[in-house]
Amino acid sequence: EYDPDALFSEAESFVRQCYAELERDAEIESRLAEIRREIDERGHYEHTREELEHGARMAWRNSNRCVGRLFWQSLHVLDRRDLETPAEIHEACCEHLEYARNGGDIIPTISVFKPMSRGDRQVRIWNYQLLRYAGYETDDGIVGDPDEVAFTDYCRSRGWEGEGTDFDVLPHVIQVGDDEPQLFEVPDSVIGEVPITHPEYDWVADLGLRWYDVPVVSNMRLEIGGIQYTAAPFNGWYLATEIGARNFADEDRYDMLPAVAERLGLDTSTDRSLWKDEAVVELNRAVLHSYDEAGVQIVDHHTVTDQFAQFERNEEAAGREVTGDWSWLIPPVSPATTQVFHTTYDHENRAPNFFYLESPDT
Ligand code: HEM
Ligand code: NRG
Repeated sequence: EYDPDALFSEAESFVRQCYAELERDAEIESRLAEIRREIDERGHYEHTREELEHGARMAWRNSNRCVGRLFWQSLHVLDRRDLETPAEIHEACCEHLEYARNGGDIIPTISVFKPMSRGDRQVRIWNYQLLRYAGYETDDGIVGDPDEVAFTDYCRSRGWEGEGTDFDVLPHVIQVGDDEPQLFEVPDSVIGEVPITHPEYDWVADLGLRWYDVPVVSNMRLEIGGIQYTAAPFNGWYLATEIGARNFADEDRYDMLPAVAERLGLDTSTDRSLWKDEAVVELNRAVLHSYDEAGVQIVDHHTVTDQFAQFERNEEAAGREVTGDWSWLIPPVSPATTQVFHTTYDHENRAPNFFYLESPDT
């Protein structure tokens, strides 16, 4: 339900914190008066570019599950609030991919589309990420990414046909208001991928694994000062364990540990040989090696957790408390070798922030 006073109160606490951090305290009262008027006249208010930029950075800084937050101040904000149609939005998503990729020297970037407001039509990107692989249920089991089977089925029901490989990039599915979502094939020119090889084991190349270069999460809502940005895809770079220890390793994803262990000649007949542990480490070495060879930025779990400790020190120096979600911050490989494992975090939710949107009913 629309409550103008609640909206103003969210706006007020955001504006006070934002302008204080930007050392523009003198402007606070006049800006608040302006926002009050705008809400009274039009039912909502518009962020200035500076508010949008700093608000998005604050939202990253407040993302309890993100271990990559040291670089929150470097977030590049693409203001796309002027775009109206699904085709324009898809175009902007492609530009986002190219800009953020930056030849492999990835730039943390967020594209912000029209917010949801009274009388305004809501923008939704139905994809989980701007680049992701399709999953197909076949008679011989699942081909591709099992996590995307439902979404892939929806795309197929709308006439999309993939090639049927393990690594078909899904189309963008974009909706404005209550119109039927529109599908857009992602052009090859904005797709970047890394073939997976190993620094010592040549046979890893024969597994035929690959992964895309930039993770752009597109299914979360960005909330700043009570304004809901329902389409605001953001990216950083990968942490190698996301690919090597989860996407390739989980039994309900690409499930590669048995194949890797077999090629390593490990005893897979008993858990006590620790074949899964050895295989997961070699997969992670392969991912790090491959991204390095391809010149695509990626971080390992020891470096990223050291960076997170630096983030904690920076925040303390700035007089802010770090909140965090421990179970998401620890890496899935050798967690106890990193400092975050031995630290406890307050998981209170601060604003601005990112939130889940409900998934498409596909
Ligand atoms: C989650 C790393 C940049 C916001 C995560 C996760 C990792 C991570 C490992 C857990 C993901 C999972 O387990 O699925 C990084 C690294 C970055 C980075 C290495 C490099 C710069 C960013 C940026 C933003 C962001 C630019 C937003 C502006 C988030 C949010 C989550 C998250 C909201 C939680 C996602 C969820 O709940 O599903 N990040 N991140 N991160 N990150 Fe970051
Ligand atoms: N685990 C997911 C990606 C989630 C977000 N991770 C990041 N975000 N690194 C996967 O595709 O494996 N980021 O903005 O950099």
